[in-house]
Amino acid sequence: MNRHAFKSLPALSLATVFLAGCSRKDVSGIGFEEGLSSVNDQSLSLWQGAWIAAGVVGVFTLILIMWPVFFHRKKDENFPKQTQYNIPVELAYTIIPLIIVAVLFYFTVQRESEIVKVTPEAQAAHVIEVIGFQWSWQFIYKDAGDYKSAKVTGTPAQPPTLYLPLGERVRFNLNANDVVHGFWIPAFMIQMQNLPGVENHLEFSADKIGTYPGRCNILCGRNHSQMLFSVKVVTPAEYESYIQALVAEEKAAKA
Ligand SMILES: [Cu+2]
Repeated sequence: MNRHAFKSLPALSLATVFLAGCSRKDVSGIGFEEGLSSVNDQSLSLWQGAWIAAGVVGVFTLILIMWPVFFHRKKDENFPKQTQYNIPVELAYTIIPLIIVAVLFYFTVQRESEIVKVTPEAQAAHVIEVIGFQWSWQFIYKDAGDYKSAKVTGTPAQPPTLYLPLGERVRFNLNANDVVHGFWIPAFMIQMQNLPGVENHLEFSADKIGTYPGRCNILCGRNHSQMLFSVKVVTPAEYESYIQALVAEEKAAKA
């Protein structure tokens, strides 16, 4: 193999590392919209950077494969010169992947530690309990004023809607009462498991008015595919009146 090729190795791996830090405005969302939730603000650039890094590594690998295919074809019956125990090459292909993985790891840990921060329940502005069960969801709005809670329970035939106040952080307590389910709102780049017997916590704000699909992303049984729900992001005032309507409905049902 010719020596010039190896001189470009460190340059390419450095390009990968720097491109991974590109501003998220420079590239498309590759399937995700910017600014939909506080999690998108953290995850989107990580997602884009990982794709760019993967793209650069992919193209470089393809070149490394195609190069011998086209330029080092069998020319005669002589056994070609062998290059095993080439220390610079071995160092390069050990160190460069290590650097790439370390950079991806660093940014992942940094963003993840931001994403998983939650406010203690007593201080949280809004608390919603999300219970996964075979095969739908129950949402309990714990900020339902003087009334204990406002519950919405879905069925596979009638998937429930989760209301969220625009721009306000909501703490979610995730539970399951039978098997493991996965609370997933793809557009918001969030997913967390609902585990029986263990409460998981998540907190984020939804930052754009609209309706978004949600689903269970852990295979949880026969009707797993019907564990759908909608997320409706409304103004804080509309959210408040929705909760009050739920409370009134519950009170009327109990009376
Ligand atoms: Cu499920």
